[in-house]
This record gives sequence, structure tokens and C-alpha cells, in this order.
Amino acid sequence: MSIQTIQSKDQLRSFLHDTIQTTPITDIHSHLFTEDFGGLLLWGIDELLTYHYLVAETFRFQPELSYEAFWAMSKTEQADLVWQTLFIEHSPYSEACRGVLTVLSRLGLDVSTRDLNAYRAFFASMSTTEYLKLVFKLSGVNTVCMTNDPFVDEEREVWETIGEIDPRFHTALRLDPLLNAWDTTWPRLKTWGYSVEEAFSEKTIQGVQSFLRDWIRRMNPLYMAVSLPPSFQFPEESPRGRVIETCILPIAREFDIPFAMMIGVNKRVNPALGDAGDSVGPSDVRAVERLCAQFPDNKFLCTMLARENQHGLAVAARKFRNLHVFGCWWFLNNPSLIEEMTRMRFELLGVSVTPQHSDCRVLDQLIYKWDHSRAIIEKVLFDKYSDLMDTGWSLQQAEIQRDVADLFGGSFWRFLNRPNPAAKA
Ligand code: RAT
Ligand code: ZN
Repeated sequence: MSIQTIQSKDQLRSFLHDTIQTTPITDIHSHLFTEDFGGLLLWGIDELLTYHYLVAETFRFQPELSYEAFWAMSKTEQADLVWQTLFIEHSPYSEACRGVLTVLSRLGLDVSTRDLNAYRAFFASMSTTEYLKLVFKLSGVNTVCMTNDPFVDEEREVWETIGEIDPRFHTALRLDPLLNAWDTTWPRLKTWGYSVEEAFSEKTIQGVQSFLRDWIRRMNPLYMAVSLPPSFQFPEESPRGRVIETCILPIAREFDIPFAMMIGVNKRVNPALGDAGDSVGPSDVRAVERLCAQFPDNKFLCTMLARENQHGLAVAARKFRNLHVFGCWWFLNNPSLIEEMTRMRFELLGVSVTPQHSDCRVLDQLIYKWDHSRAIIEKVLFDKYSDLMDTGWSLQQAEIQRDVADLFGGSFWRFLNRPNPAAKA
């Protein structure tokens, strides 16, 4: 194969654009589900409009509306109100609003008509199977990792009967109640037949380890995951500290899977808003560094929610190769912050990072979350390659393809020590 060298900045621009557009993506964290999970897989315009990011924004313009009145409305009524408030009465340029328009437009719908019922008719004409296929195609996503929570009854019931998982999806074992609410979780484990007690006895440790083994065997997860408050510390004299040290980390080593920590969420600062009521606070990166140092045989994935933590976290990843940083999470998933974080991470970590995940809760969002992020990653990469060309470095097309494939999943799969399913695509 002849070596194709990039000859000019114009050529760089167009080659990079094509590569970014055509490289298949592994989306390493979402809240999407396969069709087997029935109503847990959300899609369509009313789900898009009632995304909790948009619910929070709607209340800002509705000082008279009680929370109870909103939650008592049907989904269609809620969607009507969000549309009227955020799209008709004000310009929808917030990132979450813009996302809805990107989705409609990429689906070939005319956003200039502002005709919500016509959009509803389009979605009503699609089957879930058809729509899944269309969204994977339009988003350029090859595989999506779900968030699989055995503590959610509706989901646990599906796991009792489910067969093979749709190969476009992977699983992640999510463990928030085990780490963040031990006092109400241990009695549940006991009901499910694990011989645990409140105290962290040997019996409890064995019981929790069996619970983790059972679910890992059932789900075959890519990683175990938890979201953690800004107060998260390690080591810590607490049920959470004990569960991590005596249960999660040994089992993660046994199955050779990472422990993913999503740190910095202050849950329910406004409980009446439901999922929209969580907030952010700065956390201590030292806790992550201590885990990485004390458990060099464990792998850690980490994303942090506070903007203030991003630089420290990227520096931590330079110190510990068992730490892989990922995504611009939740309130950071806005163009200005994605660009700032991506630039800084590329400068500190090169391609040894996964710059983005979608966090989609609604299938259709795969289209906009990735369209918007791809454009920013392209812009930042262009500047980085351009700087290299200015030194006289010769840049090969295949090297650009290699780097983009790494950023869109390759580095993640290598960290996991598993084959990248997109590599065969
Ligand atoms: O971004 C979100 O949708 C949040 O509500 C959370 O789900 C967060 O991403 C999480 O995984 O805890
Ligand atoms: Zn999430």
C-alpha cells in the first residue's frame, strides 16, 4: 500500500472531515436499551421533548406551574408544554433544545414548519425495529453501552428471561444503591437470597461478592459503574469504602473488568424536579489517584462532573496508566465546555482518552449528541494536526484514520483488553 501523505492544510481539512464522518463509534455510556427491555427503550418526539434536561429548562419560564401539576400531565401534554415554552415562546438555542432540532432535521423533517403534530405522525409511522436501524445508521454509531441496574425491578425482571443481547449493544453493571445506600440495599440483597448482614463481616463480604459474580455472569458487562457525590473519598471508613475495597475491586480483578466512577453529582438538590433535580459540585481527584496507586492491578474508568476537576483528572491519568478518562458528562456536554475539555485532554493525553460518550436516554439523541461532538472533535484535531504540519512533520492519511478510530472507541477497547467490534466493520 502506498503511503499517502497529507500535502496541505486544505487537504487535511477535507480528509479529517471525511474520516471523522465515517469512522464507526463505540458509545461507552448511555441509558439506552435493546428492544427486549420494552418500555425502557425510549424514542420519538414526545420522549425527546420530555428529556429531563428540557424539563428543567421549561420550569425556568413557568413560575406559576406547580411541579405536581406538571407531573400529573400525560406525556403528550408535557411535550406540548415544553415545545410551546422552549421552542415557540423563546428561541431554542440551548444545547438540549438545539439537539431536538438536529434530530428532526437529520430525519428529513422540516423544522421550519414548527409543526409538532406532523413530527408526531412521522414517528407514529415507524416500528421500533425500523427506527433502531435508522438511528444507528444516521448517527454513525457502531455499538452502544447500556446502563444496566439490577436494583431497578422493571429491568431485573427482563434479565430473568432475556436471551442473546442485540449485538449493537453492550452492558454495564450499574451499582449506585450498593455503594450509596447500604442501609436500604443490604436487606434487599438478603431478600434475594444472599446471606448478608448490615455489619461488614466476612459473611457480608462473601454475600456481596456472590451477588456481583452472579450479575457479571448474567450480563457479561464491559465494566461495573457507579455515580458518586462530590464528597467521595478513598480510603474512607464507610460502607461505601468497604464495598469498594472488599467486594468491587477484588471481583473486578477476578473478571478483568474496570470499575467506572462518575464523580461529582449532588443528587436531588431539588427533589420535586425528579431526574432533572440533580446538581454538581467539585470533587477530590486525590481519591481517584489513591485508588489507582493502591490497586495497580485494577483498571479504573473515570469521568467527573465539575468543570473545575477536568484538569486535575487529566493530570491523574498521566500518572496512572490504569486510569482511563472518558466523556464530557451531563452539564459539561455543551459545545463550549466540550471544546475546552477536549483541547486540554488532547494536549495532556494525546489519543489515550475517550473524549466523548452520549449519555442518551432517548434513542434519537444518538444522532445529535454525536453530530455535535464530532464537529468539535474535528475542529480540535484539525488544530492539533495543523500544529504538527507547521513543524515540518509529515502526516499520513492512515495515521489520521488510526487516531480517530482510537478516539471513537479503539483506546477504550484496548484499555479493556477486548477486541473493538468496529474494527471488523
Ligand atoms: O445525564 C444524565 O442523564 C443523568 O441523569 C445521569 O443519568 C447520569 O448520566 C448518570 O449516569 O448517572
Ligand atoms: Zn449517565
